[in-house]
Amino acid sequence: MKIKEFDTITAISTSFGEGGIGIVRISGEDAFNIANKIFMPFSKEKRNLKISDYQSHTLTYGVIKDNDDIIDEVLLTVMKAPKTYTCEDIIEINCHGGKSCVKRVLNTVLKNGARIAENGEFTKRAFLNGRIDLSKAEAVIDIINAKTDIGHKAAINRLEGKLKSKIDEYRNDIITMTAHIEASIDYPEHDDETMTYNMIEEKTKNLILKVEKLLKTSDTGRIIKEGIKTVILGKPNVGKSSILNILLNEDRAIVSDIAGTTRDVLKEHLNINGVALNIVDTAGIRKTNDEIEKIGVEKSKEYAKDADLILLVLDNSKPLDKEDIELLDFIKNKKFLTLINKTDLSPNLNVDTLKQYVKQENILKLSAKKDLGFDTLKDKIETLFFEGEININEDVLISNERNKNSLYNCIQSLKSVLNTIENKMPEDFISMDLIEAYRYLGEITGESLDEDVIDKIFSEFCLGK
Ligand SMILES: Nc1nc2c(ncn2[C@@H]2O[C@H](COP(=O)(O)OP(=O)(O)OP(=O)(O)O)[C@@H](O)[C@H]2O)c(=O)[nH]1
Ligand SMILES: [Mg+2]
Repeated sequence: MKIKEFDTITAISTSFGEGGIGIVRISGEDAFNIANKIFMPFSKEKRNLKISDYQSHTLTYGVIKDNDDIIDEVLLTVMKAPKTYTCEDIIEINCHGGKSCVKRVLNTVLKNGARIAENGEFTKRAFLNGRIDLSKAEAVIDIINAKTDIGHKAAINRLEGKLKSKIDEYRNDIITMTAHIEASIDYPEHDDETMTYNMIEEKTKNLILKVEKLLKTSDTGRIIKEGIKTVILGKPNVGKSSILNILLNEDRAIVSDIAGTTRDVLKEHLNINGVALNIVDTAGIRKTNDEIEKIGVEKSKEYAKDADLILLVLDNSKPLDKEDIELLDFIKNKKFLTLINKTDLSPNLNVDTLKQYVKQENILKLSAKKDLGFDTLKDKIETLFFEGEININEDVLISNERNKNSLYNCIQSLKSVLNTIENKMPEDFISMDLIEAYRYLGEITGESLDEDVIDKIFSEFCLGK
């Protein structure tokens, strides 16, 4: 492994606030020199040693000093290149938590020659030094940002290299095909042209199926990472905001008996039995002359169009009317659950009519006032998204837009190969498209990406990672 030379960086790697321990991390050629200047071990034997003489991957008890000023009692971790996170020499100073203490330790490190790291710069070095590929680096950020156990598991799968090995396999398929074509161009007498075309066609079709299958996981991947886009929809006053409040377990949205209370969309994040939901409470849908409410109604519809799941709320105490039916029609192609709210009041809603539009199993009865039916609703949401639809154990999931685009572009290039074969165009064209497809796949692992794209990806990391 060729380790690149960079300057020495430092950052606080734990979250900034009060806590038992805070960690200041230093990485780079000068890490040990800086530690020599600011660290004094309690052990007398160690005082005669330089940090570079310490055994790698050990902890030493001592103090951090700024000249004669003692800053803190710490444990110093020494990790020697190349078997470290960044592949460089690393020092980690485990000091006491608390803003002022960690900050003073950091300042002392800075004073002695390190520079402050940019977001994600430690992980970027691991990538640039070839220890991890880009799919693993992106898994690190997903692990840190995971909001649910399942999102965490999906990211761990990618950190283990499952996505990389899939991509490598596809790229190998392409190399095999290209080699065949090159051979038939260079030694035409050894190869039957029709056979080459047939073989490439079959292999390309197979590869398209594989890449398409991976691309299809992107919705599930996004849902796991960002949460299910859930929209509460319904006419005014049916109890949408009351339902949101119960799901959130707090009085978040204003509830009143005045129809048209919610004017704007209200977004919240919530975790239901391990499923992350980005839930949106919307303005009640009705025809209105109120300009502001009109905007709200339009927004509600926009959100509904983009939703992964719609919770359509109906009022048990009112008959189903034309506006309800219009709403049912509006969302008929989306995944939705129908919630009959206000079941504490005497029923006027004709469930049989409703069943003409909705399957029985997707109708749930609630009372937001009495807090009834919510456990069933939560279970229903959980099963909707886990039974057969999400199986993260066996499959690698694509969870970011960038990877999705690369896979999509790869498929387009492969389709262009089929086109060339169909039109009996020269083999050179096939090679060109295959190389394109190969390059698009390489964007996922980071093998074929421009430096500024790489910079942008890492800038989205948090500081200290
Ligand atoms: N009896 C009864 N009243 C309810 C129930 N849920 C909500 N309400 C009442 O219905 C009224 C409207 O509730 P909201 O939650 O504001 O309804 P909304 O659908 O958000 O209304 P808009 O924001 O105007 O679209 C309030 O007076 C609530 O207290 C319920 O289950 N039973
Ligand atoms: Mg409301």
